[in-house]
Amino acid sequence: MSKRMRKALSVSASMLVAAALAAGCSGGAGGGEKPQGQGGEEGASGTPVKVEVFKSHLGKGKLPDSNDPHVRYVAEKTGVEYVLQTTPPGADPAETLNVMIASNDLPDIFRPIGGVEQTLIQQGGALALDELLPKYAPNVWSNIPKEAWDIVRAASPDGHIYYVPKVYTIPERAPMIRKDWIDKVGLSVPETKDDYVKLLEAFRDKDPNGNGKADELPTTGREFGKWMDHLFAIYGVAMWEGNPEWDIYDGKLQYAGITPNMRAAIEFIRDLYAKKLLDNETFLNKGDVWQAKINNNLVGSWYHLPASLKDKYNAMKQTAPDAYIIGLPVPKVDGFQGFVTQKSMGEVEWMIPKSAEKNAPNALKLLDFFYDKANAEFVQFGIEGVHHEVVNGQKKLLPADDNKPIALGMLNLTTRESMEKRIADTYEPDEAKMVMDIFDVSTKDARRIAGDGMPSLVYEGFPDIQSHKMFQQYLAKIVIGEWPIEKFDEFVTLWKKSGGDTVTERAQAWYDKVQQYRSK
Ligand SMILES: [Ca+2]
Repeated sequence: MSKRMRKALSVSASMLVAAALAAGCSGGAGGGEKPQGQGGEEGASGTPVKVEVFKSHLGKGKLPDSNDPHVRYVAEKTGVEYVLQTTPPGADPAETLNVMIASNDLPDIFRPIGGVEQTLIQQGGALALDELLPKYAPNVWSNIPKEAWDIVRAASPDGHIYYVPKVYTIPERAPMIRKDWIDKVGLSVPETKDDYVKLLEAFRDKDPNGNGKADELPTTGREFGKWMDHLFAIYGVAMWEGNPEWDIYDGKLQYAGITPNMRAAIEFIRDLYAKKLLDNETFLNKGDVWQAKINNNLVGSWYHLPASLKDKYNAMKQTAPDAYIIGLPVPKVDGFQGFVTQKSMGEVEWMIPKSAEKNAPNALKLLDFFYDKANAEFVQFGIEGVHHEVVNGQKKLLPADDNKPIALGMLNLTTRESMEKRIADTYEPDEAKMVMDIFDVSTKDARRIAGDGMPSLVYEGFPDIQSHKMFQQYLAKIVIGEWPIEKFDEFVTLWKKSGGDTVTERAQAWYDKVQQYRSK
């Protein structure tokens, strides 16, 4: 076992022991180290240097090989040939990475998932990028705002930059509502919570989908209470895909799940459920079922990503040619400041392991290609005939296919400008306007939460709090009426006792650190 590995295990004995035993210690003395030479192939004249890239959740398609035209194009431009790797079929991405870390067999650059970045940083296995980024990835360095780099620095114990963050300067998620349904029931866009409830009642009772059946689901959500953030938003609850987030309540950084705002939101949602204004299958809905309901013109109001409306909208129009979607402004209610939760920066995107230090300049050169605005067209459309076709002089993206090679994408920096371009490139002009109008509404209501970029490290030792399991249980049982609302107070006490107080202290210490960077 290598020194690094021994240190890692002693730092966090509970972590990854099984994985280490399974994969890490088979090589005898020094078995944990990467063999010399790997990652250090200095490109002999004209031959591109190989860089292994690991990315999970690639979607449909097969991994490209060395002769792939996309790989070749990038290699010609950068001198770097990317070797794309992903999670084996059926395997859990976070577990795959944990095994790689434990066996010290990481690629040259990878996208962490499930908090593994903190494991690596704590173990000393992450490469500090502060000096390397300006030198080898000037576009990455200058296109990502200083504020985002500060959040990354505050997430490490020694203030170094150990990863390239995702940056999203417009709110990516939004409350949405069917405008054609509003028109059909003869009402207007709701301004207050009471208006909204009245509208949902009309959706329930007035057959806005016109099939003569009372089959409308005025609003809906998914299992574990996910994707119904619009209902929590009314009460100023910081919420991200059904997980309570961290924001300033009562002058301090706190878990939104235990606030009076959350109590009020749950009481409201419980009422919607009792009146069948909230889909009574909400806590059973898997993603595909939820999507089918929206596609089949059964849902009036929901919460999701405006940028990925295309398939849903096309499906709706099959039976509802007048279908039209608008952004729902967060309805106002006395005593609360509603908002759409925005997380913009600090989430981890790319990381280079220390074991791949020798190849880091090449990995960064590769990354920089994707952040260089001069390559935006290629990054968006890839290769003609594979990733796009040209129709009437316009590039159109082709659908993904299991037999087609995947084009590596490494850029994750979205601004209003780049979103506008992406929407214009992928939607018909009238649809593009619809989508950008939704962004306009949600942008007005969106607020970056104080906990944006907080590292998962604050949860260390308290996996049940990190997974929000306890919250989800209380939420579901109270909303469906199995438990009274008073049980929420029991949840607050239980959450604090079972580690919540410790996590809150750590979160507040992190927040103080971020403030210090900001004032510099
Ligand atoms: Ca109907």
